[in-house]
Amino acid sequence: MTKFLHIADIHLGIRRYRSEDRAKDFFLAWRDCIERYALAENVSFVLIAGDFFDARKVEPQAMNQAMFCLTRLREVGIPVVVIEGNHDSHETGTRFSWLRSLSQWGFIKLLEPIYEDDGLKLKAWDEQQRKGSFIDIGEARIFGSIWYGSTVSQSLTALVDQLREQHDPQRFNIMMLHTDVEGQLNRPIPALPVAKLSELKSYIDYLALGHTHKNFEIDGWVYNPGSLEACSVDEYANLRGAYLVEIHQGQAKAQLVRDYHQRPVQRLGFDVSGHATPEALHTALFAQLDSELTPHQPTETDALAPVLELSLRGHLGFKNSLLELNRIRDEVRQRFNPLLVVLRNQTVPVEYAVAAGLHEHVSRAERERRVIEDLIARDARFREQASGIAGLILEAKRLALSQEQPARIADLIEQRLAATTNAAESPEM
Ligand SMILES: [Mn+2]
Repeated sequence: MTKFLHIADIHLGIRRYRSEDRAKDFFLAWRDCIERYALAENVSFVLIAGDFFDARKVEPQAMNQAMFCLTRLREVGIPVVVIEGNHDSHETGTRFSWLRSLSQWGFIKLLEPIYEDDGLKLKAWDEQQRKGSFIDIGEARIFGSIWYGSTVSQSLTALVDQLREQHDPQRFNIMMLHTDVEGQLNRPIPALPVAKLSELKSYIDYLALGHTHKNFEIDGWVYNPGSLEACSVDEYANLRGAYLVEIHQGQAKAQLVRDYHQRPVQRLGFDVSGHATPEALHTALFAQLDSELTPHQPTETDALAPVLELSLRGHLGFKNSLLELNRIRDEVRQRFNPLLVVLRNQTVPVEYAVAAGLHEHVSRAERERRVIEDLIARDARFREQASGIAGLILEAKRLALSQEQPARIADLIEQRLAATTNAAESPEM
């Protein structure tokens, strides 16, 4: 039986929120994960499916963090098989990259397709040259790829052609790929359509993905562990981890493991609507926080201080400039003692509070009419005629979209405006 660890998107060296502790979390996650699931489990190999480093220009501290585990893995003879991700890929036009150097020095095995005059080739690992596109370890044959970005669909066709020749039906074939998959991504394109992915299925038993920072599996053969840690606030809600995989008689049994150093996150929301003054808002906010949060006590438990994300939503009842974000942040820090406060201001300033209080199922056309009407009504000169002028603007828009001549549209506006103003000036008698 072969056992291996599949991780991706470790992002060593990442800097966020000017927090040293937060940067160190990524190292602690990496170290803890390797200790628990590679060394203690005595796996046959470790797969890193891209973005080992956060940047191709690796900082000294990040390289130290990488080497801390890579040396220990090498000492006990556990190979680390790596592919490039979009963050740590080599620069076009140069032969050199830190991943290639680590591979040359014997700490990792970097797998890459080889480009020849007649296209992409998958070549067997050469231990002398320490280069290659696939390698056999135990009962597994592992193929590596590079970051293709938006050309991933076309590149996959060439890969499939090569896999047809190079896969070994006697072995458990693994392919490492760094890509988003359609329907799973947290970013817009480029993503790989699932149908395209399926072309690999004839030759590949386990597709080891990286890139999308959240966990997913497709049909028992495509596995994406997610990043080891959350790289941004938006990712805190995502499930993520590492795959500890056992190969039993040609079948993979993949278990998502998450019991390693991961910084806890508490996400809270507060609706600012209805509070007429900064003081009233402040009082209500802290009344809610006091009821929802327990201050972190570092001395009583060995639990980690959380990252605290606070989102302010709704319509402000006063000028935007009076919202005291720094004061709120400082007071949250003092009262609850988190590692870090991430304050998200999603409030709508009173200056922009148009179309407020509209029911969410109101049609798009009605919503548009209300926004325009509210914008007009802000100007006291037109407040009384806001409804009529909004109708006129929508009419002009409709004409413009149907290619009506500009002069005709201008005429219409002039006529109607004159009519509206006259009507306003001479009320019905
Ligand atoms: Mn990544």
